[in-house]
Amino acid sequence: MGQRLLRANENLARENRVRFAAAGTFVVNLMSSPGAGKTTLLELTLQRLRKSYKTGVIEGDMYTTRDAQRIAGQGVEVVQINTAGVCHLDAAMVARSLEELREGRYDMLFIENVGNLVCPAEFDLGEDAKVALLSVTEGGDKPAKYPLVFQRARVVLVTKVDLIPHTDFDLEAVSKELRAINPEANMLLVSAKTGEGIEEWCGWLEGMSQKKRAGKSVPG
Ligand SMILES: Nc1nc2c(ncn2[C@@H]2O[C@H](COP(=O)(O)OP(=O)(O)O)[C@@H](O)[C@H]2O)c(=O)[nH]1
Ligand SMILES: [Mg+2]
Repeated sequence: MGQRLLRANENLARENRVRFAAAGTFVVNLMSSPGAGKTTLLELTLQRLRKSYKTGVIEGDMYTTRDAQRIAGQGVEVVQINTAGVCHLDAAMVARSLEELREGRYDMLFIENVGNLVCPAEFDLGEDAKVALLSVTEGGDKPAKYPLVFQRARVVLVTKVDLIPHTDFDLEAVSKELRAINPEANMLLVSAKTGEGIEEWCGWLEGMSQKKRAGKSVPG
């Protein structure tokens, strides 16, 4: 990755971060392989939180507006970014989307990154927390193969845990590997099908959002 490109991105990310701090918006950057369950988790999260918190969503995908349509179906404000072949979002794309969001101030802003375990991890968007999803169906070897995204994550969500009995996913072994890669990360087991872990996940978001609103720093 070009160092100049990354430096320019860092400057723009810093500007986004200043803007989010001024608005008291807690910003989450969701990253995973395609299909790990980001949009489904977002739908459930918004169902629980949108009545008590002002929520907005930036949807990143290479093509189509399908995820944005799913989110808009919930009555939540959403902007779609199509990267047209680029495998990640960058801080400039997020800055442009902020202009399109009608509501100036959110308690929580969710950014669904392009489904990819490699490039998104390299680009700071100005978020407070990167959240990595690992679904039990994609194989427990992914954190060791693609460590950066898991190293940079504040929270690792092991998703689709309802499917564990149908897979060879070894939760204990994967947890051990994740802890070795990122001892600081908060690991949660979630299922959008059974609701397992959703309360804990939403509780974490609420706590972080309240801290941010109180002007406390929540470094990502
Ligand atoms: N069994 C099960 N399926 C899930 C769960 N979460 C998502 N899925 C399914 O996984 C597929 C991909 O989900 P999606 O949210 O679109 O993934 P994304 O590409 O990361 O946004 C969809 O068919 C979902 O219904 C879960 O917790 N359990
Ligand atoms: Mg999606």
